[in-house]
Order: sequence, then C-alpha cells, then structure tokens
Amino acid sequence: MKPTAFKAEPFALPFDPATTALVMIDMQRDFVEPGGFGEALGNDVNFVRSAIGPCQKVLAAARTAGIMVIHTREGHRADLTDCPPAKLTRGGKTFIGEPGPMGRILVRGEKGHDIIPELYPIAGEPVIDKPGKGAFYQTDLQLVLQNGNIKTLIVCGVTTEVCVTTTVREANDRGFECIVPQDCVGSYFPEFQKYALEMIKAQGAIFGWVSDARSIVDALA
Ligand code: C5J
Repeated sequence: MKPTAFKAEPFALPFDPATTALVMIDMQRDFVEPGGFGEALGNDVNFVRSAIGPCQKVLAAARTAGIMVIHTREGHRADLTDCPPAKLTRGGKTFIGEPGPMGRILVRGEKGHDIIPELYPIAGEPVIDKPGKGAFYQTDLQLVLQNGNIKTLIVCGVTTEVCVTTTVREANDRGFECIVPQDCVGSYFPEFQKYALEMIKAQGAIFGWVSDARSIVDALA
C-alpha cells in the first residue's frame, strides 16, 4: 500500500500505512454487553453496541492492509494494588473489584474484563492492559508504537468521552496524529458522543481528526 490520505474533518489526514496503527480501546464485555458492568450502572448499552459493526469493518480492513493492530483493556490486578484508592470509591452503584454480573468488576482475568468475541485479538496483536483511562498511563504503549515506527493512530472503541478521548489527548501530546472514526466509538450518553467528537476536531484539529468507518476502509483498501 502506498501513502495516501484519510477523508476526515476538519481536513484530510495524509498517512503512510507503514507508520499507521489501529488502536481498539476497551471493547470489553463489561462495557459493551447486555448484563455487564455498564448496564448494571443503569446505562443503555445499545448506544455503545452500535460501534461494534463499524469497528469490525475497520479491524478487518486493517488486518488485510497489514497495519499494526493494538487492543486495550481497562482493569486491575486481582489484589487491586494498582488501583488508586480514589478510583475505588467511584461508580455510584457498583465499585471496582466488587462482584459484578460477569465476575469482579474491572479485574483482569474476569469474564467481563475480556474483549468481546466480535473484535477478539488474533495472534500477534498486542493487548495493552491499562489501569487508567488513558492507554499511555503506566503501560508500554509508547514503547510498542515507537518500536513499530508508528506516527498515525486510528482510534476506535469505548467510551468516546472517557477512555477514547483521554488516549487521543495523551497521544497528541506525544506527537502522534490521531483519527477517530465517529461510528466506531460509543458513549452511553448521546450528547457526550456529539461534543467529544466536536472537541477533537475543533480549532483546526486541536487534538485530532474525525472520520468514519467507510472512509477508513476505503483509504486502507
Ligand atoms: C470508562 C472507558 N468509561 N473505557 N471506561 O470508565 O471509557
């Protein structure tokens, strides 16, 4: 594949497939599946489930194009020693480490912590376990991207206004160019989805570009 450009807002983003990676943020059962932690908190998971189909298309295109694919999972050690005490008090109804509908909430190795079958990693795709909202915080993501000579990130996943945009902001500050396909990210709150996407591309791409699955797939073909 030759260098080309993604159709995007506020303007097209040139990219080279050799230096581009797809980062699939936290498509975990607990956030996305009915009966998971997200739903237990009173959220309608249909708002985030709409991202699954478009994510599958982008994932398939990335694999066919041979670009690097990285998955992340938010979660903690079973003894919670990597979870800040302040984070343990958040949630309102259910809390990290407590029993949830799919095992202990946001604890590594539990069923709810795992990635949904529709987007499951295949051999050779790095999975970054992260204790925070941002995928760079206390992980080796930067090292993985640096070693792969990656400069451009296609960022998909959930939730738009939390882990997706935290990661995009962190990546932008580190010099990566991030593009977010709007139908490949999801929020439990439609208004947060709208404004989180607008914030990314505001002021001439203040911290990234916004596109859609179709444009990403077309550019990777
Ligand atoms: C949240 C995430 N929303 N992956 N996590 O707590 O966005």
